Parts: sequence; C-alpha cells; structure tokens
Amino acid sequence: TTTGAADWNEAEEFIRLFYAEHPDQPLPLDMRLRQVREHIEHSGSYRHSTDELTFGARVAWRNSSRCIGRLYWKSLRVLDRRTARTPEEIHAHLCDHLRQATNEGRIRPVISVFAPETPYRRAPRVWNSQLIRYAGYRGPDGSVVGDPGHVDFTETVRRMGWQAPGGWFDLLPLVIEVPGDKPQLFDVPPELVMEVPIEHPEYPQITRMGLRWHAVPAISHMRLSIGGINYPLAPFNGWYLGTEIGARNLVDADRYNLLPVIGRLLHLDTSRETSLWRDRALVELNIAVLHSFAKAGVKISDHHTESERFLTHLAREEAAGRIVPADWSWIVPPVSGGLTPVFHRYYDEADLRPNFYLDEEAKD
Ligand code: HEM
Ligand code: NRG
Repeated sequence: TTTGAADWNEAEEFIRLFYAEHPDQPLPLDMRLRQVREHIEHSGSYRHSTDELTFGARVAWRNSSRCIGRLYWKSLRVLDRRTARTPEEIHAHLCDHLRQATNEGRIRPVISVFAPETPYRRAPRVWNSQLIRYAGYRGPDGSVVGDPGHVDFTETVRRMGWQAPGGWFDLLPLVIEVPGDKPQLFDVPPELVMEVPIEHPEYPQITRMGLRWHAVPAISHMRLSIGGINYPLAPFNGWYLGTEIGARNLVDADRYNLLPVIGRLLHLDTSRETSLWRDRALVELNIAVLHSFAKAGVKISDHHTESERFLTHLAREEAAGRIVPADWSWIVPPVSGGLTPVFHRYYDEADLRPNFYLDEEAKD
C-alpha cells in the first residue's frame, strides 16, 4: 500500500475473475495476464481498462460485508476520473458526482474513481469522511452545537482558515490534497446539496425542532482495492436507510443525542426506563425521517424493505454460485432488529476482493 506497488497474485486473481464473469473479451485471458505481469515487472504497477475498473468497483460493493444495500450492485454508475490531477479539477468532478448522484431526489448509486497509488506518483486524497457532513463546535462549557461526531474535523478546517458559521447544520468544506502540494479547502456549492427538513406527520413539536439531514450519503475516506491496485480517493454513494439518520446520526449519545429532548417534547415519562420512553421517541423520530424524505421526493429505504431486498440479493447471488459475505452486526438494523428477516440467520464472513477498506490515516 505504501510503496504503491501492485501485488501480482492479487492482479492475476482479479483478471481471472473479470474474464470468468465477462468471457467475451477481444484480448484472450493469457495475453492480458502476460501484459499485466510485464507491466508490474517493469513499472511496479499496471493500468485497469475502463471495463475492468467498472467491474472492479461493482464487485467491491458486492463484497462489502457491512452493506445491506447490495441488491443493485450491477447498476453502480462508475465515473473514471483517473486523469484528474489538480485540486480544482478534482473539486469539479466531486461536484459533478453530487449532481449525478442526487438526480433531483431520485438518488443514483455512483462512484468516482480517481488516480491510484503507483510507485511513481502518490494518489490524491480527500480528508473528509463524506462529501457532505455537518460541522460541530464545542463550547467552553463542553456542550456542542452541530454534529459532535465532527468536532475534531471542524477544528482542523478552522485552523486551515475556514470561516465557521456556528450553526447546527453547517456544511463542512472539502479538504483536497494532491501529491507534492499542501491540502486545499473548497466549499461544496450549497445548490448541489439537497437537504430535507424533518417533519413529523402528527407531532408539530418534532417538526418545530428545525432538524434537517442531507439527501446523499457519499463516503469519501475508504480505499478501493482492485486487483492489487489501491485507489485511496474513490467516493461512492447510494441512498439512505432511514435508521442511519433516525436511529444513529440524530440519536447516538456522541452524535446529536436527541432522544432526551424528544422524550420531553412528547411528554413521555422520562423518569424511569421501564416506560420505554426512549423506544417510543426513537420510533417517532424514524417515522418523521421516512415521512419527510418521501414528502420531499428524496429516495430513502425503510429497514423492513431493505432487509427483504437483502435476502433477495442473497438468493440471487447463491443461485449464481457465489457466497455473500456479510457482517451480522452491521447488516441487522439498529431498531426492531428481530422484526426484520436479516436477524434470524447467520452469514459467511469471508474477506473477498475487490473491496473497500478504511485506513488508519483517514482523518475523521
Ligand atoms: C455500509 C446501506 C449503497 C458500500 C452500509 C450501511 C448501510 C448501507 C445501512 C451500514 C452503515 C452504518 O451502519 O453506518 C446502503 C443502501 C445503499 C447502499 C441503502 C443504497 C443503494 C452502497 C454503495 C456502496 C456501498 C453504492 C459502494 C459502492 C458500503 C460499504 C459499507 C456500507 C463499504 C461499510 C461502511 C463502513 O465500513 O463504514 N450501507 N448502501 N453501499 N455500504 Fe452500503
Ligand atoms: N451511516 C452513514 C453512512 C454509511 C453508509 N450508508 C449508505 N451508503 N447508505 C451515515 O451518513 O449515516 N451508501 O453508499 O448509500
């Protein structure tokens, strides 16, 4: 990973997989293998064809054992951005990614693949964990305004010169770093960031809280690994599962931590756990999230539907003769786990490549 050299065994395994699933190639398998081997011998690396890159990115999604959303892996839109060099070019491509992904609310799964690590040139990177994230500000008394999950990142970009508005849902700037240059800040154009105001269909108290969330989760800190080649900058997105927002981002004690507030607004008995006030507040918040996205015309899934789809995916993949690696603790939704069919079984835990990896050096 650090030398940027491609491993021949991984390369061979990937090229064989590509040919196994795409047998009608103009170039015979043994010739492509020899080409790849010679390139690795001479330069330490090789270049994926556009078809190999597209297939590799789709299979990386197919192999993501923490992802419940894999039914549509074949339709991932792959944008080949390997020639982009300057921060300005990269920023323009990231903006284009958000435009294509958002699609006025009819969210499309998209990945943009930027230049890989090679022995001759380091790859570009983005420091942000997602293209769209909200800032968090810790005050002198220790309380936080905004997303407590992003306090450190916010502090970093402030030191780099970002002017913080100081609100609850401020869009963080992108930090883009290309080899040999210092990292640069770019705003994400607000007109490219679709957001949904959170309303509850029956409880105006929840609507009046003024909550919102962005439409597109676009993960930007995972390394895409295909056939021994590493692409540290390969941001991807699908659409949200409601519980990611309604049961985690707005709820975790180290995120917006809103259950105590909602419990009080709904006049629940918060004096004892046995009233299950937390659970009642949690369900109402999740209803609000799904209702609001639907009302705004933004694609989102509920955990019952997405769990069903995942079982369909399992059946389809098994019919194609493939195992579906899955991580139970990530696949089972954080609310009503036992109500969903994904709870009531175990999964294969294989680590298959291509895949996405989280590196230690990722900043946030
Ligand atoms: C994780 C849903 C698309 C790759 C997850 C998680 C959910 C999810 C609920 C768990 C997240 C968490 O608990 O924080 C979906 C849905 C999609 C979708 C509904 C709609 C199409 C995609 C796409 C890719 C992808 C397009 C890549 C091309 C991943 C990976 C993880 C993940 C790598 C693990 C992230 C980590 O380790 O932090 N997905 N996903 N997903 N998904 Fe998906
Ligand atoms: N929980 C995170 C996002 C993680 C990935 N989830 C997806 N991915 N839906 C959050 O922002 O809440 N995706 O590519 O659609």
